[in-house]
Amino acid sequence: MRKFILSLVVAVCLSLTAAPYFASAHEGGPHVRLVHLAKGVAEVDVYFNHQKVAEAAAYGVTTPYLPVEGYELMVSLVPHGGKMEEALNKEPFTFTFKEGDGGHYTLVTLMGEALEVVMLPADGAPVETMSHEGHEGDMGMPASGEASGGNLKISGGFARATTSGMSGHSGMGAMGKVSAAYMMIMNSGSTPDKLIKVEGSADAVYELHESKIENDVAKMIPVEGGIEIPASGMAELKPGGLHIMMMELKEDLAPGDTLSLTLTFESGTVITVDVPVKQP
Ligand SMILES: [Cu+2]
Repeated sequence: MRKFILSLVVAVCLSLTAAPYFASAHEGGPHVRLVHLAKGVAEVDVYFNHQKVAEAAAYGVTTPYLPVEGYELMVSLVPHGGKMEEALNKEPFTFTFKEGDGGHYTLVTLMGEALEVVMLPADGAPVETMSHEGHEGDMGMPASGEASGGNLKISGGFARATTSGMSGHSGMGAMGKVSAAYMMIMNSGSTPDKLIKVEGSADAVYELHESKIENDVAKMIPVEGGIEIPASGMAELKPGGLHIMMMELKEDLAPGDTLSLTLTFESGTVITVDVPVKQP
């Protein structure tokens, strides 16, 4: 027995020396979500390292962040209900992470000449998962937070309930009631676009902002020239980052309300999206 314990200790020590992050690989390893933006490709089942991790992902759907076992990720996309051998990609799309990487990444599937999967840089802290479902089951039809137009698709849109505040907006003085709206904007086109203007159904001043930390102070600053939506990529408006700011709101936004936002892009595309209002 003692011998057994001793060899166990040695084995653990060896594995710690060989791979210092081994112990935390599962919990602390990379997390990856996938956005299905391959136009013309029907619902797919998503396989990570030969394991099915998501089912029936339709165009425009974003999966939750999924943990990656180890530091190599092979992605296969299979027509929904099909077998792994029937994958749309003959060779798995393979991504290698640095050992110890605990980042959160977004993969985007695209349809160019052929099916492609590209990985965007690490996203930073994960935010609320923005998937197709994910609505609280309250009465009535909650706003979907989704809409599309031209090459652009919006999903996961929501607004915060109003707070009366001025914090974080140094130098701007009192702003009355404020709120912010967030969403994911995906561009399946081959040219970049830019969100340049937002108007909404609530009477307020609408601005495009970005939250930044400067000298340990959280600040929100207006985004000059609009928010870029890269070609075959996306912009994520999320708490702590880019957002649509509403100031001097003349009415309250309460959880359960719907706010209608009209987004104008540089390309001329105009999209109106109804977003649910959630607890701040
Ligand atoms: Cu702001």
